[in-house]
Amino acid sequence: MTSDILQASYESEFPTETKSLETLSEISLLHGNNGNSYSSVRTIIEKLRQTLENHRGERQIILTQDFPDPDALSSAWAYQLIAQQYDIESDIVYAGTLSHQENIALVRLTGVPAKRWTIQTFKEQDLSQYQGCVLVDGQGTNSQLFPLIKQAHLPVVVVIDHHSKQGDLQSEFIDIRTHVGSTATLLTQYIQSGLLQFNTSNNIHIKCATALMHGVRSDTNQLKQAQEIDFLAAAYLSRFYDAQLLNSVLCSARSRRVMDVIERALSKRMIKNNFTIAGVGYLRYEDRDAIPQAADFLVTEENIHTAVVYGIVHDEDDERELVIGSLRTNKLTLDPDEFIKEAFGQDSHGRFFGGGRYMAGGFEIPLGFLGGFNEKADYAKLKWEVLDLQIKQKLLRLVNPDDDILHR
Ligand SMILES: [Mn+2]
Repeated sequence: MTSDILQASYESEFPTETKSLETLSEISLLHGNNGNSYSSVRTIIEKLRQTLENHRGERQIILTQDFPDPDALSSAWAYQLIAQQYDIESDIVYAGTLSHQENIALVRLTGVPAKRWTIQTFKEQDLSQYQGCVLVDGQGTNSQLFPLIKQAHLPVVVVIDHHSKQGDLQSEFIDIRTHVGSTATLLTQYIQSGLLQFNTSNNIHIKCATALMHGVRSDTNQLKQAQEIDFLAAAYLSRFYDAQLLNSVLCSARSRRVMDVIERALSKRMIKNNFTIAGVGYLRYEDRDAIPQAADFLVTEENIHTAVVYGIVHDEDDERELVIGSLRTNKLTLDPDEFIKEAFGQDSHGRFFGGGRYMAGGFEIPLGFLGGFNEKADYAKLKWEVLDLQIKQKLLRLVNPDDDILHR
């Protein structure tokens, strides 16, 4: 595959885009670099090229969040193809499941080579074959596997992300740009800058471009919240992507269970100061993507600018229970990252329970001692009621500071 792509790159009908690189660096300078010290896109590309060169011939793990979305999946794939140019082989790995129907359709229709490794699978791997780890569309905080990677002393070599900085991170190459709508935008910029020559006669390139287009669109609310740099990326991808294939991915229908969660969110929602908050109770692990979908839906109601939906998810593989929540907002002055960090604070290790990016955020609160299945329905109901009230209390403190729901 490597030689195929290398050859394709020399035959590409599109010459290297040196001119547009100037434009791109201007845009980057215009908005500033929020997470790294590089002064221009040219510097970023050069640094990445160097990093890849330094690791020529190695094997890497590309780690995405436990529940990878189109942005993460397409970015991981694009990185994998870029790295192959430097004889770096890699495995795209996630620990959770693909639960959103669009993600399942994306993987099935484009063939993103992502692998599911549970904690158990991870422990069975021969890690000595890997020399480095790559984080895309995240900084390790939303992956169960990341602590194990650190334990194994596998160095983080590359971080590419558009979420706010989630704490200290050591890596040879870091490109974190929070003003960018999607990580797929950054990967597209690398490709456009010449790190990989997309070729319309290469089927894998067409599929990867389609996946990237989906990544850019889905993280920018179908380009409605896209920045100039995201539009430029989409414009570039439009030369290579397969519009029909993307349409098939987008046409995937919602499952019955997702519809049920949306119904629950609708009936349970509580509206306060243009916020809508809904606790949906217990949820199967594989249905957890119903939560962001319910939040996407609730935020469309008139006079609502922000929706928060959460529920308890039971993970049978690891016998743990956690509260999972999603925030969606149209309010430009509300920073989801700040809001979630402020609402829920940190755990005993100083780790935040969640964070966010432009217009969206999420949180995960492990139930620890309170976790675990109980046969008595009364007990389960009581546990949910306590957690529901606790979460509402923390959210309402920010939404409406005068309202104390515990003392009503
Ligand atoms: Mn993203």
